[in-house]
Amino acid sequence: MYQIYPRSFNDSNGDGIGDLRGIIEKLDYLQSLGIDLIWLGPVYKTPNDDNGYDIADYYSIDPEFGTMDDFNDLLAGLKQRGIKLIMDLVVNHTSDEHPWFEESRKTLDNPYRKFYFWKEGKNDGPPNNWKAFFGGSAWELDPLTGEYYLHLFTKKQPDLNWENPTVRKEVYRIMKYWLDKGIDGFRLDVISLISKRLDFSDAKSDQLMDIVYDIYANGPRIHEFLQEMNREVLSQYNVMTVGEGPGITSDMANDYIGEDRGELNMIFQLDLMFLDNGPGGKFDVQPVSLPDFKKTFRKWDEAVGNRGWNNIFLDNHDFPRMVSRFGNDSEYRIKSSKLLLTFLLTMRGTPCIYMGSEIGMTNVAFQDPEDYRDVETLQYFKKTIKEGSNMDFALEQVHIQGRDNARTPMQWDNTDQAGFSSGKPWIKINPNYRDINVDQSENDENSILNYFRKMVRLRKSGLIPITGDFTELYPDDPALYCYVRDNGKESILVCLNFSDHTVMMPGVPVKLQYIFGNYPQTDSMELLPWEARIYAITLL
Ligand code: ISL
Ligand code: CA
Repeated sequence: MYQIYPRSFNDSNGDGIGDLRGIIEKLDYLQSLGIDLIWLGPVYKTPNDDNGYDIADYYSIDPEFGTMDDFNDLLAGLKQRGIKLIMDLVVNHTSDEHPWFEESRKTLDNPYRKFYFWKEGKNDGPPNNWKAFFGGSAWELDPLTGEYYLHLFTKKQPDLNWENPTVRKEVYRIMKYWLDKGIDGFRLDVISLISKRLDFSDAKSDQLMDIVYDIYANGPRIHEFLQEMNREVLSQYNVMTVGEGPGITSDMANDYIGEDRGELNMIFQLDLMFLDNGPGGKFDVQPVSLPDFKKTFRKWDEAVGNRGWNNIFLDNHDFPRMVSRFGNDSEYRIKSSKLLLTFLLTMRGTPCIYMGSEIGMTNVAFQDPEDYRDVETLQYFKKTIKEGSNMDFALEQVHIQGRDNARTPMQWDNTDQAGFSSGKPWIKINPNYRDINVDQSENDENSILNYFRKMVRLRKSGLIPITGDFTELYPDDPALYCYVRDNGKESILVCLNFSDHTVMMPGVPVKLQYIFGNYPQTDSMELLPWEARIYAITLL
């Protein structure tokens, strides 16, 4: 599975914004990767407060991205090449510019009032102390009626009221519209948050993540809603779903994805993504040890077992670039990118690769706060200034953790604007595009890109078990990630050196036959920095 963030993939008309025609221009590139499925970020009509995660019309394509004809052409082009497409379904909230909300605001008795959550204030303030994800209160006072509406994200993203059966019917209608066009499923945005705790009682903690776990996520009717959605829509099509959402813990994973549940097929586990959050939240980055990293995958693998199926990813449009976060993006950028790709493609689960990580794109460090675009980052800067806190520290945190790290345009070649656009990109290109780009990678047999293609072929060859067991060795080792994959027919040992130094591979009482790796093949049991090796196992 390959994720495209449409705004940043390829701009076909020089307005600086990636678009559907731009993706169509790159269809052959996508096919050359060997991927089976694309997750396309939201392309619906949007005022773009949160780059399309605020939808004003679910039935039309935003003019910045193109037209419905462009979409149909993209879908046809993908089908021709045997690549499936899933779309982003963002239905926890709409844009405040969606006609439903525009109606809803008007009067207390408007028929659309119950599409959202409206409440009276308390003691001249919001109805409770709930916090929004990107800062501030989760309630906004609307002067038109003097009531507050709920928005777990920005105030331009009011939360839909799933208690209202008409809302649910409308969502199913949207889903059918796109499925009837022939798409292959959905990635469901923050699906863990759709069922609200209706007593609206105050949160006991002021830490956002605590509130998410205690109050926002896994609400009382979540499974009822998902089962209904499955019954009404999903079960009637041959399609796939992957749910996203904070607050789903590994022990409840199978409630969402257990095969017997009739809900979703996969979820993105976010434990790993939040592992480095300190007491101050995501912009209070703490170091993460390899044993902790390994533990999240072990935990999820054990919890899901054979009853469900995991998704394996290391980055997306909300988080830093995988090589900057989990590898070494300077001296060992190439080796560590290859190692991380080896990891993604040998685990038990469906690997999801974020565009650009197949060429080892890295985080970006803009020095001028004005160069940032992400609403979360901008709200963080605003808060930093308002509170008189240290802006240098804030900038440093954003360099590590900001969402724009993954949103700089795809680097196609070493010409101006990296071949992404002939105009001025909506966000600056990462200055390292002269060295890191697709064109360079195509011409280098040993590039990350070509390694990725080989790994994809290897995974599809049958030599790497896809289903079957996952058994981890040496879980406490601070540098080595070793695991066995076994499907009863094929059995492999994967050894990954997650460090800048050399590590001895521990002896194992089996016969090993080298299959693949990111250094030249050798008999030495010494793993070089960021070395990845895959062996076939024969029992002695
Ligand atoms: O990005 C995050 C924190 O920095 C996550 O908490 C993120 O908000 C969460 O995973 C939900 O993400 C999804 O919904 C958001 C949208 O901004 C994200 O881009 C999307 O992936 C609201 O629609
Ligand atoms: Ca464009």
